[in-house]
Amino acid sequence: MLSSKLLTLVLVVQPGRVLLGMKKRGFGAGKWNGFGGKVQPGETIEDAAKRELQEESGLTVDVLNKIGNIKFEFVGETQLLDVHIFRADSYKGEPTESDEMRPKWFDCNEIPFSQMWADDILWFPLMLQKKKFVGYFKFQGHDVILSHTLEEVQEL
Ligand code: 8OG
Repeated sequence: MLSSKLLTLVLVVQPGRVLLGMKKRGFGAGKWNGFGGKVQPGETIEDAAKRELQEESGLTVDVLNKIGNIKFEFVGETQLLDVHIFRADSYKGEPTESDEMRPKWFDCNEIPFSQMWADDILWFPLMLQKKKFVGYFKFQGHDVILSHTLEEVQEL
C-alpha cells in the first residue's frame, strides 16, 4: 500500500504569459516549475499553496482557483505525491528570487517544456485554457513516464 504526501503547486498566469521559477535546490532542482511545496499539519491545502507561493516567489494572492490534481508514483518508492494544482490570475507584489526559486515570466508560446517535469507538457495546455483535470503518472526515475492517465473534469 502506498502512503501519500500532500503537495501544492501554483501557476501565476497573466494574459499571454506565465510565471515560472527555476528550482535552485532539492527535489526537481534545475527544472522550471510553478511554486509550491508540502502541506504542513493543521494547514489547509489552499493556505499551504498561498504560503509556498509567497515564500518562493514573494507574491501574495487573494484568490486561487483549483485547477488540477495529479498523483505521482515513482517506481521503487512507497510514497505517492498527491499534488494539488492552482491557478492565480491576479497577484500582489513583485516576483522576487528566493533561496529555492528564481522567477521568470515566459510567453505562453515559449514555455520551456524541455527543462520541466515530463508530464507538464501534457497538462499545461489544459491549465492555460482554465480546464480542470485529474491525472496519475508513474515515473521511472525523474525523467521517464512509464504510464499515465489524464482527464478533464468539470469539478475537483
Ligand atoms: O517542497 P518541494 O519543493 O519538494 O515540493 C515539490 C514541488 O514540485 C511541489 O510544488 C509539487 C511539484 N511537483 C512534483 N511533481 C511535479 C511534476 O511532475 N510537475 C510539476 N510541474 N510539478 C511537480 O512534485
